[in-house]
Amino acid sequence: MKHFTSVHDIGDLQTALQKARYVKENPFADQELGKNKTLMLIFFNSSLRTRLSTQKAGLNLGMNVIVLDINQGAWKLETERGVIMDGDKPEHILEAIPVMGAYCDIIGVRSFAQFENKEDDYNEVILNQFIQYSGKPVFSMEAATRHPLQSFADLITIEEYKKTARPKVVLTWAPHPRALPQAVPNSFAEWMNATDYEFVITHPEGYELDEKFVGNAIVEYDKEKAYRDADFIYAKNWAAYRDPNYGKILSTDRSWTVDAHKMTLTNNAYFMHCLPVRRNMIVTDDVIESPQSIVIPEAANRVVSAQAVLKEILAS
Ligand code: AN0
Ligand code: CP
Repeated sequence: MKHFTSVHDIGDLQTALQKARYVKENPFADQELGKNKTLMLIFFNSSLRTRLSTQKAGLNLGMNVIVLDINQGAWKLETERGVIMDGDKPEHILEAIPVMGAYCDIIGVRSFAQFENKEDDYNEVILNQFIQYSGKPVFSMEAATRHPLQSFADLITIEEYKKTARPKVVLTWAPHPRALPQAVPNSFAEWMNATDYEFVITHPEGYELDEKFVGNAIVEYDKEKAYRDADFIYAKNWAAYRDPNYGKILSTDRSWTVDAHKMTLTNNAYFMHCLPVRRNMIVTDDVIESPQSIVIPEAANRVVSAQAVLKEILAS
């Protein structure tokens, strides 16, 4: 594996899951693999889980780890080519990226959708510049359109908890006061579509995701119908994708909050969310605190997905 930006880079899913299980059971088996290798993690946006779990994954592999928050202590970066740089940005990303590449062996990048220009977001302009100009293997720590380390951890978690070979997995939109990217739902859909699970997406009208990610999923606007017999309820907010509402909040309808009533419609489903989660907007206190909530093991598996991916990159 050279770069890791989506499910398409992971190869056969069953093989990847097997390797992830090995990593989970033998976290320190590959300490030699990363010896004297430097992992660099670049954050353009905030993070708790990705920051900590990816560092831990690198340390488990014997790597040295450097973390940089671009917005806290680095120079403000210009990202457009051709701009006369007489404003507040002292450095261009076209110098910054190869310089960062010179100091490490693998680069992870977090760069969310900015909701300023849909084309730029969906062309992954920032992530692709890292791939093009760093000279090093690059992996996504949530880019504009996908969050593959999260989705891989989600898949590992579902495999651990599922009670039937082909569980019914439901991705439900839920309300949130801020406009959030589509990266998590896009990516989750892409990974679920790569399995043979029954996969349903439910959201209010207007929140349709890019068809490229929806793929063969069933889109059910009636949320109660969607919840029926579900084995996993995966909640996430996202802002509208479709024009002319790209990046806009169209609804804050709290009838979409995951609550105990809707959970009774399911097949005693497990509750999942990538976190951070706003309680009583996305999910009620009682559901997230219930025995069916697996958000903590899900977050713990972020070390496993990151370590499995870093190991593949180091080995190739
Ligand atoms: C981010 C998002 O929705 O993409 C990160 C999730 C892992 N969430 C927030 O900004 C709250
Ligand atoms: N789930 C996730 O990626 O969390 P952070 O934004 O805290 O990294």
